Amino acid sequence: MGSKDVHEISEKIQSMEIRGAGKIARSAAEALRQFAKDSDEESIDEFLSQLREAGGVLISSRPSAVSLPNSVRYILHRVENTRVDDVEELKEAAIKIADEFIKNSVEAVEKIGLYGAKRIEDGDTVMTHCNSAAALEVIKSAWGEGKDIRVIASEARPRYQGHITVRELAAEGIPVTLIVDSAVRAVMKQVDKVVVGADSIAANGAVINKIGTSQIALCAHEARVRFFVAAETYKFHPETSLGDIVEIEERDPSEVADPADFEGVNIRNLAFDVTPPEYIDLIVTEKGVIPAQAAIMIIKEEFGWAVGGRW
Ligand code: RUB
Repeated sequence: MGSKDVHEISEKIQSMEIRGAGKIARSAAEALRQFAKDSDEESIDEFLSQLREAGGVLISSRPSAVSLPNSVRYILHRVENTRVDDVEELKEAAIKIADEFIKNSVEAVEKIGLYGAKRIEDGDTVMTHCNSAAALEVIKSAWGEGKDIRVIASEARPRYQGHITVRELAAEGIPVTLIVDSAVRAVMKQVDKVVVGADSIAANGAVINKIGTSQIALCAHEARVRFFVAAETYKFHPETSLGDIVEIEERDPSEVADPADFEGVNIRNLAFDVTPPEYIDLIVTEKGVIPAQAAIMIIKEEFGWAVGGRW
């Protein structure tokens, strides 16, 4: 049944078997697609109510990547506004809409790669953090254009997504060096550009990304190294324009260390941090390259309908 898939995908997002803001968004769309496909609801109202409920389950999986609620609301909004007489037609429409989101998302990452690569020069050393498909697309695209680049990637403790990154780049033949997170400042003088991804981008241009990103931005700022963010427009957070704050996920302490070995010690596992817009040179989206301060424009253009009437 479709709802089983929804719960399964939700659990995989929670456990991070499915991770990375773009992949999370596409998986949520896949779950809703499957839900519509398997649905045996016989009335439009019942189908819509079940679809909304499935969307709610998915949204509650992880809090910091706005790509997740944005993908669910992309689908729900369009399905709710599709005029049909028959529930089966509505299910078909839901499947098409989910497919459309997934296709757009894949194409967005490709475009970001092309636009972002223009800012990477032959001979550059590029630093990245965590494992962002959008950021890596910029790097791979620059390499694909024949630019002789090298990459420095940090580990991204405690889940070591940096390991995925270095393996992915090495598999493409791109020269890549792995460093511990705390070595970022020590090597920053050898870096020409930093490229990272985003889980959410607030209306003021602040970027929420893997814990450690803001320290890298601070070091880059100090060393006058340019700092780029690669992010699809569904990573922009509409409610921040209404004053909402992005919730920073705090995961289980056991990912950091076994609490049994540290009696009397409080272990915290903050998964994301906030990089202020003044440390960001530009954000590369599929709609073009913008300064962080223009985030509100993207939110108005892309999500005006989502917060419609509330501005
Ligand atoms: C992943 C992370 C990535 C962004 C962007 O965190 O912070 O930089 O999600 O990734 P986690 P992408 O591993 O905790 O999900 O560009 O692939 O969407």
